[in-house]
Amino acid sequence: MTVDKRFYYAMAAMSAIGSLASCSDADRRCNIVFIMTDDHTAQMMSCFDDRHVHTPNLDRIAADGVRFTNAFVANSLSGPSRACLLTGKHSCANHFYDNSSCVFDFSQQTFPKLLQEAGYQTAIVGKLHLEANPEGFDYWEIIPGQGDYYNPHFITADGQMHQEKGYLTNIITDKSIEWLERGRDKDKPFCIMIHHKAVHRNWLPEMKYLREYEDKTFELPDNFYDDYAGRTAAARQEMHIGKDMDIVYDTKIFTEGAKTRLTDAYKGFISRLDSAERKEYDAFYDSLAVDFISRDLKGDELAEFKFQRYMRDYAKVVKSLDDNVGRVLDYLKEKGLDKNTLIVYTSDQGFYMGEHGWFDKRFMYEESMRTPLVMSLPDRFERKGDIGELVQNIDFAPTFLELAGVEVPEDIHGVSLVPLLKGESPDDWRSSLYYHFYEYPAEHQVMRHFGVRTDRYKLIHFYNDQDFWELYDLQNDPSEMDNLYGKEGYGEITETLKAELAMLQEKYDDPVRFGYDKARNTGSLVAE
Ligand code: SGN
Ligand code: CA
Repeated sequence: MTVDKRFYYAMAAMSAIGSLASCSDADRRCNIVFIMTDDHTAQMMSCFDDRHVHTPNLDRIAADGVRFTNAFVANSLSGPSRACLLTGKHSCANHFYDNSSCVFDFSQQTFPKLLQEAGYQTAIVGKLHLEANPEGFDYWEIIPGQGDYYNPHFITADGQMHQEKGYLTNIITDKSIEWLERGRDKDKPFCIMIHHKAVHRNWLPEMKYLREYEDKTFELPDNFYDDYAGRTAAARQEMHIGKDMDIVYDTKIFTEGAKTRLTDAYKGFISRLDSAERKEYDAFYDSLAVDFISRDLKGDELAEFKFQRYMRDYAKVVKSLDDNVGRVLDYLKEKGLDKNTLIVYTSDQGFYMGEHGWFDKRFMYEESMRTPLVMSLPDRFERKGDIGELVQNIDFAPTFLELAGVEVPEDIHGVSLVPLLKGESPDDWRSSLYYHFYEYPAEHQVMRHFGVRTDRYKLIHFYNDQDFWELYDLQNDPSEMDNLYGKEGYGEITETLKAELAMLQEKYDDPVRFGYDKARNTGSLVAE
């Protein structure tokens, strides 16, 4: 560490101590409550988009603090996104490329380990999805893999699995509050990661909200009937609401003798309910099935029926989530912990709510590359309102380390958001973001691609068994319907973006470059 940096961190710690005299904890460094959901997209969070749902508690975080209007992920998939979060590095450096073939190497540097070494109490509760038990946490209790909404199982630090009664979002919150109240060492600053399964597929609602949103007709996106002209990968995906959504598993139309691809999986999920719950559940969804059969829907009508069912169930799961975020906010306030705590709410990526006709994520297109991000800041930060700079999930690690007074290791790719939280607008803030998605061939069949996004343009290269490019002008075409690559008048911007992309791949040392040798890529997901 340079003398200058040591001086800076000493001063930062002293000023934090000085301004937080009212806090009861002995160590005055800022606490971190990091709440992350799964597949929750900004279109379904009212402080970003108020067309569909009302999320008063999530909105409270933004109203008390800041809302990031340009927050993105580096690889729009659960495990990879979590690996980027923990390491502050792109997938090419943390080596967790995809959900299907990777195991996270916890021997590598992660921000919770560095916080722990610096004297923080660290905890993670809920979804981890890294195919390994967590390291770097004083307390952890995780769900196996994707977990279950109803009467879920948990894995504890002794390696044992047990089942609990209730709805997962409520239980994860109970456990988190319990640790905050009784589990932690109150003389130390803390960082807790509250990681929900909500609102992941297949959107199973809490019993009390079974009938919520049932009288609402959701607005169909303008490009629901996209024909994917000029976009080969978009045409070949398998995440289409009309075509690929399973009528039993996703829309819960479960009739006698139903035999879709995912019927058995669906039966498994609902068999977790006890008999009283099951009765209540069936009473609701069986009535939908009766109605559905009588209507004999086909084609566009069937697609729109599935869309409404999808939106309603997703919205119900968001409702429980919003309640539970409210419980955490209330707890922190009641205990006076809100004064010296950074509260972050985000998702592991965005999601399609019918845009392009889709559900799911993976693509570098806006809805899934974006992620909702709001923060309520410790008292010493005065920034309020919107932050428009380009930020990415690799930025969390350096941000938390800087707040804890820990020097940010040089191999971290992300950039600390602290200057933005202080109200600064650095002139040299990044002007482009790098993205790389690897999971192919796999469920939903989104081809491998990498690309660059600036505040106005996006250039994407689909590679592996394909080799084509896409270019979008986000200002004129925010829905990314018109692929401008190769069109007259776009040569210069294309070259500029290719140069930027090459610079980013060099900077992050991504071995998959322009000259990527297709012959050598035999389907292994690991870039050598
Ligand atoms: C499951 C889902 C997929 C989803 C992946 C990844 N299928 O496999 O629809 O894309 O998770 O999601 S399901 O039939 O099991 O519901 S992620 O958020 O965990 O990356
Ligand atoms: Ca996810």
